[in-house]
Amino acid sequence: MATSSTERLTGPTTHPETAHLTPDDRVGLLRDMLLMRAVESRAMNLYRQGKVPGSFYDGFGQEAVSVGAAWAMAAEDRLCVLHRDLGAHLVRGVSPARILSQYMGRADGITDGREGNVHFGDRRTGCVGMVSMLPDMMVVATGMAMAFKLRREARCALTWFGDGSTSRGDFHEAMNWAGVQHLPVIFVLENNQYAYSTPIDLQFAINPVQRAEGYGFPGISVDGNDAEAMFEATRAARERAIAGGGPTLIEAVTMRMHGHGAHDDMKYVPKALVEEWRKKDPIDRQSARVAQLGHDVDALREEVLALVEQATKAALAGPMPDPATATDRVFHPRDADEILLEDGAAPWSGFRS
Ligand SMILES: Cc1ncc(C[n+]2csc(CCOP(=O)(O)OP(=O)(O)O)c2C)c(N)n1
Ligand SMILES: [Mg+2]
Repeated sequence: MATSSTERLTGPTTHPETAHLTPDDRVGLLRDMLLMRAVESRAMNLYRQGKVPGSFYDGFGQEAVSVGAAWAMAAEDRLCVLHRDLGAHLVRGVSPARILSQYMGRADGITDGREGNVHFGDRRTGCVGMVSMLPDMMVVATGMAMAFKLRREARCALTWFGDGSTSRGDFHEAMNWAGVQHLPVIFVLENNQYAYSTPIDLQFAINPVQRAEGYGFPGISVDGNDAEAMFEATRAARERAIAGGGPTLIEAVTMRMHGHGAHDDMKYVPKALVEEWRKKDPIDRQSARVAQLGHDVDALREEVLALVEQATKAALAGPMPDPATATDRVFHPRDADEILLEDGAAPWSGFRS
């Protein structure tokens, strides 16, 4: 039952072939997906050891969505990264040690120990920290795209958001304004079949990718477990946006393989559905491609695991924040020279000229 409704509501997905990735890019995509999985697996253990406060949210099985899309974005572009999209922070250059420190509420975390959760964005990498209300980052990305257009800058904004977000008013407001103004913004709808315990057939009556047409711009469905397909769809959307062609809605069809958070045993998800998606694991998929290139995937995996072990040790050795600084940065200091958002890393070979 769940499978047939899934088919109806996600529609046919495309696997756009790309001629824009070098062998090094293909290895880089795999490396960042491995890194995301290793960091999140380690963080889940730390959560179970009581070292991560609150709950813990991961994107296990969805690594291709954030890594593939972020790989296509230039350093000067701006990203609104959500709770399943750790790979984007890694692509943009945030170190695993800082991320693990963040989860543990340590002083060396991205929010300097202000929280131990997913509401972070390192402004030095061009990423805006997410607010919890979903999908408010769609409106923020649309606003940034508006600024780029007004300043005549050749830049693009991108935001991820989930299937649950499509039922909220902000989703429609952002899409409408972006369409009316032909803004350089990419909306990546991460359709992982569930919004907490709500399956997609209780979330929408049509595939929301079709709504893009109603707002005057294209919507495409992409295999969200294929990093190269995600890259290519985003690369093409960015090219369109920079050329003045306006927004694109990309539906990344994927599956939430874990519970909503570490506290959720997802009893409500049919086991067969999870098993079906396990066969489509995005890391296995990219590993096979990279192995075909003659690259040693096992060695790469070992290297990534060693890096994350080192990062874990460093994060655990870091101090907790000084309580006396708790109210620092509640209000932004009026420093006219301060650059709020800086450029991030843009590792795709296509940006090197
Ligand atoms: C406006 C709003 N309502 C409820 C929540 C609580 N909440 C956080 S994540 C989540 C589920 C979101 O589902 P979806 O958009 O599909 O994203 P996913 O978690 O599946 O990636 C909910 C209900 C919220 N953050 N904001
Ligand atoms: Mg969802």
